[in-house]
Order: sequence, then structure tokens, then C-alpha cells
Amino acid sequence: MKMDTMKNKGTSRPVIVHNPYLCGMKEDILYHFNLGTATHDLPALFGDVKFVCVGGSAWRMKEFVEFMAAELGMQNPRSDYPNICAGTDRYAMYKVGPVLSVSHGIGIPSISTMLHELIKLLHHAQCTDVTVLRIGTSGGIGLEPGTVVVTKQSVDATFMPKFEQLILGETVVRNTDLDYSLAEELLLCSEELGQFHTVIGNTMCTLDFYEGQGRLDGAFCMYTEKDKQKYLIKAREAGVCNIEMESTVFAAMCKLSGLRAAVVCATLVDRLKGDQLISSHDVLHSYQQRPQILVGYYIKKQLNALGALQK
Ligand code: R2B
Ligand code: URA
Repeated sequence: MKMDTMKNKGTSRPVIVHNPYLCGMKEDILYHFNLGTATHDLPALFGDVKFVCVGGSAWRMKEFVEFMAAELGMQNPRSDYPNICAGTDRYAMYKVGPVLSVSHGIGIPSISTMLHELIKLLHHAQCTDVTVLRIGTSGGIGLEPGTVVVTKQSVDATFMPKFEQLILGETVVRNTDLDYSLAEELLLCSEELGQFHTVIGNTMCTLDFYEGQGRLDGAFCMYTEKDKQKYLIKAREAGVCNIEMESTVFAAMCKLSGLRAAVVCATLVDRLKGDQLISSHDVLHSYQQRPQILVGYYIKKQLNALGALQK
């Protein structure tokens, strides 16, 4: 990696925190990462990070870093990518060159806790011009399973583009805008790759996998198949292409921090046709690799354009 060429020619975008108390702290312990400003040289360890990819499972984020290392020709001779957060089992983190790969678990509370610490980590490390991409899974609405959805707008379960955070007992409403030009760049990358079908559409973020997504196969179901269909059709009419569980808070927090962000999810099931994930393990795994392949291609293209990769 030729680091000089990674520097932006124009003004660089810092990672913004909105907390006057942070700069007065002698030490900041990033508890769920098992990292801290007094115990780790964060600028030395992470200062070169330009792309952060986040996804639900620790195993998938390790697979992603191995894939990325091969794509960028930066394989470690021992093919060993240690978990930077090995001292905790809350989240896993891996790094290759300017790419950081971090797991976030399931749902809004899990990803938002991780994002607070990730944003502080990038801030303490003095990173600039960082792009954050969520690579995940979802249920599709009227799409062939395996279709990849790049999120245009993340909406809540009432189809509104907002994230409501309860702070000191009051509801604070935050905007869930994502970077549309980044979504378009990703769509173009998918066309160049020509390996699978990708669409841009709205993504609905719910608080639960079962009742929250109108499934008929949870431990409780106090509505009918007809009610479910009516809700999903209404969602589709509001432009919703897929359903997952983290995108609203992800979009809101990235926007507050000035981070360019995108959500790229494979659909595992067409929810108009069923609720259970009936495809084989191998087929589901191949679908889950699609966001990795797309985002990997995008990152490589960006680094090539910056002249940052060895020929
Ligand atoms: C997609 O898949 C997970 C639930 O199975 C959840 O994290 C999400 O957003
Ligand atoms: N993840 C979800 O949140 N919903 C699905 O239907 C599939 C994956």
C-alpha cells in the first residue's frame, strides 16, 4: 500500500463525534472492543483505515477479511487474520490494509453500541475520508431469493425514513438518509461484475425477526396470513424491497458522524411466498457472499483509482 497516494488531494473529511465530554477524558475505554486510548496506540493501529465493513456475524466478517486480503493481493503469508477484539466475545474485528471488518450482532441495540465505539475509535485514530458499508442478509419482498438490495432509504416498520432514539426518556427523531451516489456506484459495480442481480430500493428495519416482520412462524402469531400479506404489499407500495434489523440506526449514526455509508444486503427468502429459510446451507452461504463480492469489488476499484494498490 502506497500510503502517500491514499491522501486526499482536496479537503479531507474527519470522523465527527458530538460529545463535549470526550476531549476532557484522560482515557477512553472502548469496553466492547477491549481497546482503549491509554492501552493502545489507536492512530498507529487504525489511522490508515478508509473502508469499514460491518455485518452481523463474527464468522462472516472473518471470511470477508480473508476474501479482501486475496482481492487486494495483501495476503498474510500465514493466512492468519487475528481478531483485534480477541479479549472480548461481544464483537469481532479484523483488518487488512485500509479495510476494517467488524461484526455487530443482531438488531438495533447491538449495532448501535458497536457503532458508538467504532465512531470513537475512528475519531481517536484521526481517520479521514472513511466509507462504512453494512453487508448483510434480509428478507425480500417480491424478489427472487439471492437478489442483492442496495438501500436507497432506510425506513422503520411504519415505512417512515426515521430512527427514534429514546434519550433521557424523550424521543429524539433522527434522519436515516444514506449516500445515494454511493448506492449508484455500487449498482454500477454489480453491473460490471455481472454475477448476480442487484437493485436499489428502500429497506425496512424492524425491531424483531418474527412478529416485527409479520412472520407466521414465531412462538406467537396473533394475526392472520391475510393480515401479513396486506402489510407486506403496503410495504412494497412504499418502495420497500427488503427487510432487516439494523439499517435505520446505522444510517442515522453514520450521517451524524459525517461518514459516507451504504447498506448492501442479500435477500434470503421472498416473504410474499414464505417465512422459513428453506434453501440449503450452501445456497444460503452463496447468497451471503454476494454483498461481500460486490463491496470487495467496489473497494478494489476505489483503491485502484487512487493508485493505492501495487500493480
Ligand atoms: C438480518 O439478518 C439478521 C436476522 O437473522 C439480522 O441481523 C438482520 O438484519
Ligand atoms: N434477515 C431478516 O431480518 N429477515 C429475513 O427474512 C432474513 C434475514
